[in-house]
Formats: sequence, structure tokens, C-alpha cells
Amino acid sequence: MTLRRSNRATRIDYAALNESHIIHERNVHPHIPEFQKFAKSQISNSNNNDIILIDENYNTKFTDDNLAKIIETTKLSKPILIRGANPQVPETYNENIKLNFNIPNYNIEKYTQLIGSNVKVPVMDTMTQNNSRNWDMLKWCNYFSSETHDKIRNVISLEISQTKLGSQINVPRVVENIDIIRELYNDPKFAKLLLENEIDPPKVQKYILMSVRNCFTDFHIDFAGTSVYYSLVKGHKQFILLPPTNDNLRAYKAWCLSDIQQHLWFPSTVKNNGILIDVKPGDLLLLPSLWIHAVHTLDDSIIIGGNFLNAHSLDNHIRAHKLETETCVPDQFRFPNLLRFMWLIAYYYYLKKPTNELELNAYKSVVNFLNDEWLFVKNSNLKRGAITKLKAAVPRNIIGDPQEFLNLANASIDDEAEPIRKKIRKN
Ligand SMILES: O=C(O)CCC(=O)C(=O)O
Ligand SMILES: [Fe+2]
Repeated sequence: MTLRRSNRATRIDYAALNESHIIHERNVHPHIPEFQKFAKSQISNSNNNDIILIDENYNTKFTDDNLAKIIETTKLSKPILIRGANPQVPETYNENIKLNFNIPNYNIEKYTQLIGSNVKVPVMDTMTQNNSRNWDMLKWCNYFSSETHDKIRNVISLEISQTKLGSQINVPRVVENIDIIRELYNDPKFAKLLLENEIDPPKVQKYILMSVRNCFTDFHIDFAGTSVYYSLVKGHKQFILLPPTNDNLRAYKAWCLSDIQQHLWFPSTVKNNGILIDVKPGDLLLLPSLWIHAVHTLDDSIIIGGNFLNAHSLDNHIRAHKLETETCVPDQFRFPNLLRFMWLIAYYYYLKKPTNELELNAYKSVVNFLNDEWLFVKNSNLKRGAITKLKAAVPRNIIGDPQEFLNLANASIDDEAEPIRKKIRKN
């Protein structure tokens, strides 16, 4: 199971530190007051240029085509928030929004039944940001529905695509259309190749998140800098988001490596302290790749969401991968088999031949990255675990010898680029 948030290298148990505090004070994460101070300082996000907001003022039809157009023009580099997008949340539904997706709105008991009472649930303790695995759905359902809680606990890593609930969920069509892993499995010939070699799709597409009031998820970047769709069916959450500028990423890396990370409010280490987004029932939020974010739960909340790699963001996925390596993020918190999929994405483009600039750029990014990785493997005479892992990630049964494949790929990039450049010049 892939967990969505990295455990820290050193952990501080706030509960133990604050022995003198009474129980309910101990349950307030020390960063929540800072979060609230920031939230108060933001009057409204409705005319904030940093996000694209489709709300109740939008009074013509808003379809998949409109959303796809926004993604194409912004290259998914800004958060997109569509309020009242889910017809299954009638209180807020905006009849003008006609997006293709299905996110059922049930109570916790029904979700539990459709997931399976015995299913194991990774539960995060808000105070320590640590995950415990001694939970199943039934125990969680009882915890979530009770009036009082011993600790503030959060579920953000429960992937449900294989459950009955999963089969009722349709990921937003627009997300499916840009999800590059899905594209590989949608190509009949390529899918056959993958399945013959027992390479299953990574299970990151459908999560249910369940958070009681006062949950707090500290600043992080989602694994491999994946983009996220996030639709709240119940409750109220607030996000603070920071764009992946060079300065912010540098500060983020330093903060991740800092001994006092848990005590340090990340925005205090950067110049620009981010934007606030309120997420309410029926909203659909698309979070761009590599954005740094923290989340505060204001009311008991249930969310369906998922992660995806996409061609617009391949450079960011690669940057995130390097950042995860530099900050020693363990495998269980990383995109499953990312390196293997990088080779496969390169091979897919090699066979398919990119048909537009977006695909050509994505192809170039991934091949350049693999050139560097493979050079590193070849030049390293150490037999360390890391090198063995890099070698093991190569799907040799599919691509053959990695260096030979890279030679072909490099040559084909030069061949591909010219006709596409010509086409662009003509238009
Ligand atoms: O809703 C939350 O508490 C965290 C959401 C999030 O950013 C994640 O799961 O990656
Ligand atoms: Fe996240």
C-alpha cells in the first residue's frame, strides 16, 4: 500500500512534550493557530488571480470541453476550483456544471459497507503525522461517527479502486484523458505488453479521505509531484497552497531536511506565504503538479480524490522524484514503481511517435531523464543498493537493452522533432 504522506526522519511526540496540557489542548496541532491566522488574513479567494475559480456566478454551461480547454491553456499550472460540480450533492449543485464524473454521496456506514468492514485502513495521528495500521474499516467507522475522540485521526491513504465503492466511482473524464498511465493501458497493444509482463497499473486513482474536525496535514508535495483531483462530499477543508517556484522548492527541501521541521511553520521560511482555498461539499478541486500544500479540516469531512501523472507535468514529476531522493523519502511514500513507468512512458512514445508538441516535449523530458539515470548507473562502480534498484527498475523484457533503447530513442527524437516543427510553423 502506498501512503500519501511522507513520515519524517525524526519525530517529536507533541502529546508527550506537553504533559501539562489538558487532553483537548493536546489534540490541537501546534500549527493550527498559525493556519487560522493565515486564513483570517485572507479576506476572500474569489478574485484571486492565482487560482481558476468556476463558482455560482458562472451562468452558462460548463462542460468537459471547457475544462479541457482551461487545462490546455494553463498547462495545468494553476489550481482549478469548480464549486457545485457534483450533482450528487444537491444542496450546492450548480445546474450549469455538466462535467462527466461520478462521486457518490453516502453516509459513513454506507461507505464502510461498500469498502468492506474488514478492510485495513492506514490511520494518521494528526499530532505526530504518523500512520498506524491497526485499524479496519469497522473500527474506523465507529471512531468517525462517535461524538468524542481520544486523538485527532485522519485517513488520507485508503485506495479503494478494487472495492465495490471503487466500482461506483468515475474519475472526472478530463482527468482520465490526461492521465498518462491510463493512456498506456488504454492502448490495446501496449496494454497487452504490460499485462503479459505482469505490470499492473499503480493503484493511486481512487482514494477516500475521512477526516474529523481539527485534522491537520502538514506541508507536503504529493508523491512524484502528481496532480490531484479532490472532491469533497461532506464537511469543510482549507488548503494553503504554494506554487513550485525555485525559491519555494529550495526552502521546502531545506525544511524537509531540518531537524526542527515539526516546530517550523513552513510559510515562515519563504517570502510569499501562499494562497488559501476553502473546499466545501460538491466542490471539485484540481491541484497542479508539485504545489506545496497543507490542509486543515474545519468540520468532519469525506472526500474522494486521486493522483495522476500527466504529459503537461512530466518535468515536474522528474523534479519531484529527485527531491524525494534528496530528502530520503522511503519507497512506501512514493509513486509505485515510478522509474519503471518512466521507461515505459518513453517506450510508449517511441512506438507511438509523438503527434504534437506536448507529447514531443514529454517524450524529450523523460528520455533526457533516463539518459542521465542510465549514465549514472553505468559510471557508478559501486554495487550499492541504490544502483541495483535503478537497474531492477528497467523493464528489459519490454524495452530490451536499456542503452540500445536509449540510442534509438535519442535518434528518434531528432527525427520526430522536424516534422512537428514544420507543422507548427505552417499553422
Ligand atoms: O485532506 C487532507 O488532510 C490531506 C489531503 C492531501 O493533501 C493529501 O492527501 O495529499
Ligand atoms: Fe496532498
